[in-house]
Amino acid sequence: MIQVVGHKNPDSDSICSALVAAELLKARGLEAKAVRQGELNRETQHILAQAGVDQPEMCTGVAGEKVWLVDYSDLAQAPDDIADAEIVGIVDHHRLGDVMTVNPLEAWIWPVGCTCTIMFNLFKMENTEVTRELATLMMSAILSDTVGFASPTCTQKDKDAVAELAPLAGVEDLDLFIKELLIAKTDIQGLSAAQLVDKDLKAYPFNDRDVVVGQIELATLEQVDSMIDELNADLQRRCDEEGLAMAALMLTDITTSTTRLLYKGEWNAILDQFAENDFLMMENTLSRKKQGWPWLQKVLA
Ligand SMILES: [Mn+2]
Repeated sequence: MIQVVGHKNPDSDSICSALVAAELLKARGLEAKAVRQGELNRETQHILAQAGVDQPEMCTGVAGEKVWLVDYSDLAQAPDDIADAEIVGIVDHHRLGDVMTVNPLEAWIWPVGCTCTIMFNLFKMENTEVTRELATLMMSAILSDTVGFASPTCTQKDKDAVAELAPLAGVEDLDLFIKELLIAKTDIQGLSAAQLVDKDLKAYPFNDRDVVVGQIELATLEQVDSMIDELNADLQRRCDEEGLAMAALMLTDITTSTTRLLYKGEWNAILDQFAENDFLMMENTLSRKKQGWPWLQKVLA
């Protein structure tokens, strides 16, 4: 049995690509199942409901198993017992991480906007049927990761994939489909400050120190106006409790590609230089991977 597992703190791509990759492996005649490393966010719940697909079961460990990693290739994001598993496949669209394997593996790592874009091309290469369910999962993940094609991470291959997937998914009104997806993506009602910071938090090793950068995608920055103090307090708590050099949070208005950065830690003074009246605004910043984190690395170097 091959376990297909997306990264910790799963986003829609890491859930959808795991489900889809497991089906590709089954179509090859292999035994496979998708597993998840955490609870689904609201957007992913919306996608699975639209597709009519059950969520993957929770990963309870991979020791002694064969695994495929989808949407990451670094050990920090893998199940804790990954060292005792055999990684036999990777499908990803991030920078190459630090995984090592004993035997040759199958690796598909493309610089595109979404793991599901790669998955769709694998289905095509192998002449494997794309059902309505699978098409819905893949196109939703692509539209999520590329924020409806608006992200600088979006490539022509992502757009081409959605153009082919929409009819397979039975989607006639793509704009409406994107609108409903983005409403689910930016739904933060009732979430606590800690839940918001955790929602999409990524750890980065930087100059031998530990740093975390979270991101909340919003329809308007006003959605978090009343929570700024609590969010800052939560970032400070993480620095104190976890010995982080920095805890930062990107508050991103996905309709204007404007990000307000909250930050706590040892490098406050450096970042304060870029702030005005306690607001550090990052114009034209939608993507943490391509814009937010590279900018932070540059100014903190
Ligand atoms: Mn992804």
